[in-house]
Amino acid sequence: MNVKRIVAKTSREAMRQLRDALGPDAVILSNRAVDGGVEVLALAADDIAAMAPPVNDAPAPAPEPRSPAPRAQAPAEQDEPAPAVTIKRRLIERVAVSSQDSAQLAQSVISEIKSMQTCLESQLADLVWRDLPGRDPSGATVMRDMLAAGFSATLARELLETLPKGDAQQAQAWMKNTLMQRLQVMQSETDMLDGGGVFALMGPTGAGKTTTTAKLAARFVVRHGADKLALLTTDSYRIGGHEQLRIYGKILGVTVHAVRDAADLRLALSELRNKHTVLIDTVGMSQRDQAVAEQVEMLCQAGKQIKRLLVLNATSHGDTLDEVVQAYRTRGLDGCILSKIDEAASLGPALDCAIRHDLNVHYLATGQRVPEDLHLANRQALIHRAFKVRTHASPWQLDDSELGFALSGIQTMQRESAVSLG
Ligand SMILES: Nc1nc2c(ncn2[C@@H]2O[C@H](COP(=O)(O)OP(=O)(O)OP(=O)(O)O)[C@@H](O)[C@H]2O)c(=O)[nH]1
Ligand SMILES: [Mg+2]
Repeated sequence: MNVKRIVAKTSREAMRQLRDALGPDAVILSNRAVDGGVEVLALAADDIAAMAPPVNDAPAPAPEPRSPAPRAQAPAEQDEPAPAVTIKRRLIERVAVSSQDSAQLAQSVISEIKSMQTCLESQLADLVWRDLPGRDPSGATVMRDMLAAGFSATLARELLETLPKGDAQQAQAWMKNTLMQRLQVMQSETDMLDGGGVFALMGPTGAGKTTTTAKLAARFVVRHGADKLALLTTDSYRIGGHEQLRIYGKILGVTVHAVRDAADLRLALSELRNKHTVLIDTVGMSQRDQAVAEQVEMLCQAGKQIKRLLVLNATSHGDTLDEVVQAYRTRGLDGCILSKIDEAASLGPALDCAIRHDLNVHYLATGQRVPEDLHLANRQALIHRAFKVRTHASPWQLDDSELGFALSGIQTMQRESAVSLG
């Protein structure tokens, strides 16, 4: 690219020289008055064409008529410098985009801005959490202890909001005490077995519903006698579905009835209205099965109030337990029973779930033996066990630097899912 510089006494003379040197289509880049005359910088038309990026296959729409760029022609009878025309203006005219192109351009700019925003927010959240141990050592201790014990980040963050000032030890004591107060448990047998009524045990497959029903039945028989109790099962379509309960019933001397639908259930409950307590063992269903809602409806249409207790397998992951509660609580729940406590490596997820969903823990099932392995829940013992130091290191345990990283990730994920839901 050759920029031609011409200095002449008048602009007319400069134009003449320019036309001779670069031809009539030369483009003036600039002009100005200098000592002794006028200076003009210009380019040949061919050089300008070589500079412009290729235009789309389709010819670009003709630009709006503008005042023509000055050619290397002398303005009529005037010695003033010709108006300057910049390359920029020329290039804009040449690459003028179609409306479709501009929509694509706008879209790509928007997505670029969004990704920069996400990146910035994530880095800020990361900084906040990484900074936590230095900024708030007690808060960091609470957060680390709760996550290590299997409690959710949601509950840990909630507690951090009201954590009083104090050292790490005081914060730990406050946190355990707060969890203990928020965990609702049934205080005595009087609340359920002595009070009487109709109770249904619900929950996912294999959670321990039938075994727990048998344990409860045995406890009841010891306290009130077999004739005041009736057992029902909705497990009528699996081969041998109700056999297990029937065997327990036989051992205890309690009759067992199988019901198939709401009408059956209504009839059975009406016939059993003189019983002090009726325990219903429901067929296990995955929390993802649509039939869960039908089962809940069936219990709600029984013509008599049925207290629904959810059997939560304490060995399940926190997210799974959360899903189970969401699926089964559509018409409310009266409480829960935590099963397989003996097998759970960590009690955090189950306790967290009971606390966040305000589920009153009626019993703990701690083994397969009927009736021995069923106990009332003791809040202090449960929280103590949840935070008991492990004898061996867990491969899931995060160190302090990973903690900040994980928490900032959780925040970003939550925000993204909230945005996508919105
Ligand atoms: N370790 C342990 N095992 C248990 C406990 N409760 C039940 N089990 C065992 O878990 C298995 C399933 O128990 P069930 O009582 O049949 O479970 P369920 O919820 O009735 O199962 P479905 O009717 O198939 O949905 C059996 O082997 C029980 O012995 C418990 O508290 N601890
Ligand atoms: Mg069962």
